[in-house]
Amino acid sequence: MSLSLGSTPSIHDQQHPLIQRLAQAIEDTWQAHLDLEPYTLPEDLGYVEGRLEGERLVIENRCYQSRVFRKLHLELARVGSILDILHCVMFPRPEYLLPMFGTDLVGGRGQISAAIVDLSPVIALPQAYRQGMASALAQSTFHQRRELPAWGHIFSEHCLFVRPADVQEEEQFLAVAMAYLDLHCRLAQAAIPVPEQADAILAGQRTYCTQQQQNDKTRRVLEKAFGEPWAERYMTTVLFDLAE
Ligand code: 18B
Repeated sequence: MSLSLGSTPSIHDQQHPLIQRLAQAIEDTWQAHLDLEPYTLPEDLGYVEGRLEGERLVIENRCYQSRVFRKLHLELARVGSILDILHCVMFPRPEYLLPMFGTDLVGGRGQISAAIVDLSPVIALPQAYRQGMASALAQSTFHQRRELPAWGHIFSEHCLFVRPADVQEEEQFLAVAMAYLDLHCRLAQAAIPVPEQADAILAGQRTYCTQQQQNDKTRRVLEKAFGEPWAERYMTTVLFDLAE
């Protein structure tokens, strides 16, 4: 295992075009809708390098917070030229009854094998979300829907999980992901805080995080490159940390 911290040129430019476009669109949407402030990750885990089966693993994090969101996390990772990953989660502050926006794109050798996006309920999904998500989804068709793993019961009924068959399906996935993100930013900015429900909201966010921590596919990539303790710490403090 080797680990180096510091600043280097972004891996963004080398990634699969769909990852580049979704990453750019997420940052642009955040900038346009939210009052972004920096968010400091633990012990400078902003940029991490390791080795996986002879290939270089690079992880690049961009992290913000805002009035409504405790943490806005966008992560790009690349293993040599064989694995490309985009990971994004938006953690609302516990005074807001808002779902968790999450997306993951995983690809290798020019093909995206997993594309997932959801606004996952922490208690129940408000009607405005259900309507907005249903109408965004209704405009797309995919040849290969993928089945969610057992821990995936946290996702909503409008969760989109596919292996895009071609460039047209990649475009459709991008359109749905952007529609979900845009809907979320607009509804979140207008949300009224409900501090009396903060405990229940926090419990819902905890369930979301503990289930996501069960994703063996993510864990295995991190364990192989950095070892088990590092992977555990990264999954519980950077990817899916629980607010106090
Ligand atoms: N994830 N993903 O983020 N994961 O982080 N991801 C994979 O084709 C990483 C999220 C999700 O079928 C795969 O099978 C690494 C969020 C689901 O058992 C790999 C990082 C969501 C699956 C990785 C990362 C999410 C999945 C296998 C840190 C949803 C399917 C690819 C940078 C909102 C799980 C494939 C299954 C798959 C890896 C979902 C390699 C290392 C936010 C459901």
